[in-house]
Amino acid sequence: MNCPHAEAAQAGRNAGVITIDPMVQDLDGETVRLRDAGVLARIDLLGVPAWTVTRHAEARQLLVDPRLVKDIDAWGLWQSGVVTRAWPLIGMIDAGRSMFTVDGSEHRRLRTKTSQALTPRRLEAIRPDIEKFTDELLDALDAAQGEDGVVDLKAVFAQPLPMKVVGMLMGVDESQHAMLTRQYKAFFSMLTPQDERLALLAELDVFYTDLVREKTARPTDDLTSALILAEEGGEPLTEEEVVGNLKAMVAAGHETTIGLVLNAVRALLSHPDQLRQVLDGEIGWDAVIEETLRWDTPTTHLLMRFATEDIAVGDEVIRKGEGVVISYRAIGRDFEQHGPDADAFDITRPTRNRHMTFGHGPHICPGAALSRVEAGIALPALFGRFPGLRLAVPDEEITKLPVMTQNDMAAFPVLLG
Ligand code: STR
Repeated sequence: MNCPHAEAAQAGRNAGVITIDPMVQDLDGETVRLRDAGVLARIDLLGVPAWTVTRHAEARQLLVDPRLVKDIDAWGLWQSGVVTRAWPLIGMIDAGRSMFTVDGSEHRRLRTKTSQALTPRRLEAIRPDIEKFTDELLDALDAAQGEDGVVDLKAVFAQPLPMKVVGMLMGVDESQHAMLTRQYKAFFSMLTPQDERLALLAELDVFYTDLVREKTARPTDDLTSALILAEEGGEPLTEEEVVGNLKAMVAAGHETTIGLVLNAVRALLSHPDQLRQVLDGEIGWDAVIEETLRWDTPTTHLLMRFATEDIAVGDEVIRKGEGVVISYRAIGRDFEQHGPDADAFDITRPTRNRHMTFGHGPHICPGAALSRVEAGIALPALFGRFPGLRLAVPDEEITKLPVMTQNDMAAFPVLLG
């Protein structure tokens, strides 16, 4: 049988710990090494050991397993003081009380209003705003071309668009967008010294707390105001909980959609036959979006869940107190889920919608529909306006940012054609 996993699993049994490269110098190679290491791989995250799940089926099971929780106090290495706030990835886990860090019925309480505000039906109402932002940014792109015609599609288009959208939804004023972009860039970058990262997280806490207080005094029609107001007969969220949700929404809403849009553009430009099919209307943009989500996931690794009991997975046992990462990029390349050509970008692939890039179970991405709407507006508008769009440098020269958990490029220089 044509099953590349057989060999890989054999090799994986003896494989040691895979060190996740903070500089992200070879993301494709690392993704393959993780997949080939087996269902569960032992990884090293800047000196901290963890498990990672690398396969679709097992991740799907673990993501609904109530024995895995997001509460950092369930982590043995945190309890024993081996992991502290000095660890550069701590901000990805110890992010304050919010829907991102809580499970069970408390999680439902924290999450309901957000998921209700982001249903496909509710999102139809903001489609015209997203279209307007997109048109304005396409004008900005045109205007930003250098003398050589080169312009950075990331800085001028893919980055500001999701920030404008999440800013509008949450009620964050435009005047703050540049500050937030700068702070999140430093937060995610492994080149930022840890004391600076902790300082900027503290500054962001002050910023968001002030915003929540202002919205408490003068509610408007944004989601932050909705989160503050109690449900009929329900228990209102505390200030800390609203701040936590707001932080999670802005961080997630801003960072991940940049990757979706840029990775889709990059995949199409390096597969011109497929770009042609889309521009000729033979196949829809939704196919491009889903295949990009599968093949080049915006989130490389999601940190982290903790075992409250021993959990057997295949031949391995995750011990109580151990940390589990979900390696979405490897999961998107799972041969069993997507076939032996899982490493190929193919918008006609029959399984393109059967990826798990937004997660699964109670914590499944509440912004999934929003990101699809954003990419579904941005991509056709971009290629519609600039059908001759092309990379200004060879594809190999596009570098990833030194960000361990997100699949993010430093810049994306293009010629508009
Ligand atoms: C960043 C720091 C912060 O203040 C709050 C959060 C909570 C949500 C996290 C976010 C983090 C980092 C990026 C995440 C996001 C949820 C979805 C997003 C992990 C830790 C993804 O990459 C999927």
